[in-house]
Amino acid sequence: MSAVRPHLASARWDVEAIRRDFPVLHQSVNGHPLVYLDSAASSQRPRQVIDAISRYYEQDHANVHRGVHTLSQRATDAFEGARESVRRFIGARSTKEVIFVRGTTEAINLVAASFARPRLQAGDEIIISALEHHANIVPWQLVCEQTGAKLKVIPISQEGEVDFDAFQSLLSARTKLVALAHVSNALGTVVPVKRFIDVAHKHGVPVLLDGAQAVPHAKVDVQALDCDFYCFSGHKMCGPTGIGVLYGREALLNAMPPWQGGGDMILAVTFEKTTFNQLPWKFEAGTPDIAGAVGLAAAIDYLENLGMDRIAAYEQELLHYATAALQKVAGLRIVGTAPEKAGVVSFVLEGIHPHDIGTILDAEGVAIRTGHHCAMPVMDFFSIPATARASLAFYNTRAEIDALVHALERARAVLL
Ligand code: 7TS
Repeated sequence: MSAVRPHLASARWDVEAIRRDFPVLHQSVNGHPLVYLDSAASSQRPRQVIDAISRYYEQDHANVHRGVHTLSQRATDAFEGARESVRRFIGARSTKEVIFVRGTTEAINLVAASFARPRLQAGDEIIISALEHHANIVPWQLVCEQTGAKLKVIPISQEGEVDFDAFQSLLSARTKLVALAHVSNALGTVVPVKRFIDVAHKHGVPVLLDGAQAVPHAKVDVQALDCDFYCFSGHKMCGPTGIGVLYGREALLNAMPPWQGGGDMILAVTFEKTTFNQLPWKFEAGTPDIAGAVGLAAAIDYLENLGMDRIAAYEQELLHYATAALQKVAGLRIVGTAPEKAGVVSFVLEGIHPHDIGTILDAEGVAIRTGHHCAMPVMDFFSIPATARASLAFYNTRAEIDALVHALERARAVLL
């Protein structure tokens, strides 16, 4: 869609040129230049995404799949074109396997309601890990309550790695599904999911991956992973809020009943019997987030123009710089030290509550997240109430890491 511009096509990573694409980054907060280090909660959007959404509303908007008129056809083309962009981006076999949802949370709930609930019986088991976001815990707890199935949890190590041996011993004939984060939002751990998938498949058990923190930061190929379901959110990958994706293997999606009823997901309705639409629309009841899909496609174009491999390489470099710089702050302890990490640095500062760190940093224009990061069991495991978390994106700079460190020194001076 958007043309490859010279600074993006060149081999050199020109972060200042990239930053010019992000209007929101150029502002002062509390008298300081904004330093945005909260992209794991939600990333920022480049002008190209904002413009694509505006252009859609200014020129093309109508409802999809129902009009012979020109605008409806344009909107349908844009919406279904976005589905093809997603298919290509994650390497799915077919657009039938790409379901638009509100985000990762909704994708997991869809699988819980439509895949797990009808299949589970008392005594069956679902396996998750101890580093999951609440979105990959609570839907399974609900479905366990409804069916009498049990939730089994793979332990993690002090470094924040998921225990592969423990996983193997948890797998049994009772296991009906494995649901794992690809990357931990609280610790940054990159879980070596392919190993987990291969051994689960040897037991005939399907695997769902929560890819909310993976898709924005490295190339994901669902066929190479051989996962059965993959879930992610647009707003963490430079796209809009309110749009996300459930990838599912076609045979599994075909065997699943619809989870919401309404317009668009039917072929024919009488009061006696309704027949359902084919994939992917069977799972998309009601008017979808058309502008969201358009924005997501523009975000994918933007990321692909930069190159996912180059994004990953730059973010790794920044992660190492940030880790080394933060380790020099007196009293600071990094929580989550797995050898393979994405750009997330969670930490605690001796003698200072993370919320106080967050407040002082905000006064310095530095935006980080503090709290349990919707991963309360992770906090329990490390016996801490909360962490401060700096999360990186490809538009961050070393100078911003320096500003974070400076603000932390200031927090120590004020609070200790
Ligand atoms: N899974 C993971 C691993 C996440 O990091 C998040 C959001 C979700 C699921 C839920 O995504 P949603 O788009 O459906 O809300 N994580 C965070 C975070 O780390 N800080 O704020 C939200």
